[in-house]
Amino acid sequence: MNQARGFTLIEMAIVLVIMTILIGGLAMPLSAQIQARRIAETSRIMEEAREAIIGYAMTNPAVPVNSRHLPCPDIDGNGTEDRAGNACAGVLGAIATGFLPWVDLGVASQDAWGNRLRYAVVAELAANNLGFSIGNPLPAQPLVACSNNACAAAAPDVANNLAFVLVSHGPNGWGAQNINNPAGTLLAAPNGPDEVANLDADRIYVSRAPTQPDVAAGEFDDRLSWISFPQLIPRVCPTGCSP
Ligand SMILES: [Ca+2]
Ligand SMILES: [Ca+2]
Ligand SMILES: [Ca+2]
Repeated sequence: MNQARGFTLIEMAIVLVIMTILIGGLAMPLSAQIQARRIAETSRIMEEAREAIIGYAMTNPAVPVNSRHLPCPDIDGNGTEDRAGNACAGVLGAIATGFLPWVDLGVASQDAWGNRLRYAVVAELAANNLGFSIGNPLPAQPLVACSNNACAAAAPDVANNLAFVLVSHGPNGWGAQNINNPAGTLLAAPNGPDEVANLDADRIYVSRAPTQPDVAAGEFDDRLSWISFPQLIPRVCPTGCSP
């Protein structure tokens, strides 16, 4: 007598349920996959922008012999750097802030969420009558990166002595400018003080892990890139910035 038998419907159903749970647990939701791809794409865009800024400095001498200068920010939103004479336009204090001059640098005009990259630079390093060379002391008032907005510029806990900082406003885009809103206007304002710190014109920028709106420090999803002055010099002047 043949004892073999097939699966019952109940057994089949149990197997299907188990498989569904296993597959569901393994597969990342589509929205999360898209977000991860955009984050990776933005990291690539920011890395290319960072390298393009260094390349600009290598080919743009400043007035002092054997010195170079960094690009100024784009202020009016057309992608070209804006100057007032030798200095960057609209500088208040030690830092020039605006947007990445993507036209001058020949790089992407926006991050993976369609927003401009913000760009801050130590003003004296971008002034084409000052600039920097291999013998330069550290800038007296550099940009700094902190893990929260309350840190002191003199004691940053993430990175110090930064020559420039690039900011992507991340998935929420709060505080960003894009092709649809004219220069001077922003998408919705940030609701957390750490994202606000990446909008103002002072020396302190915040770089930390993302958080949701329900945490005390507020929503944060900005992404930053930078180079320190000590890292910049050997990249721009590997042989001493000779003509
Ligand atoms: Ca411009
Ligand atoms: Ca953001
Ligand atoms: Ca700030």
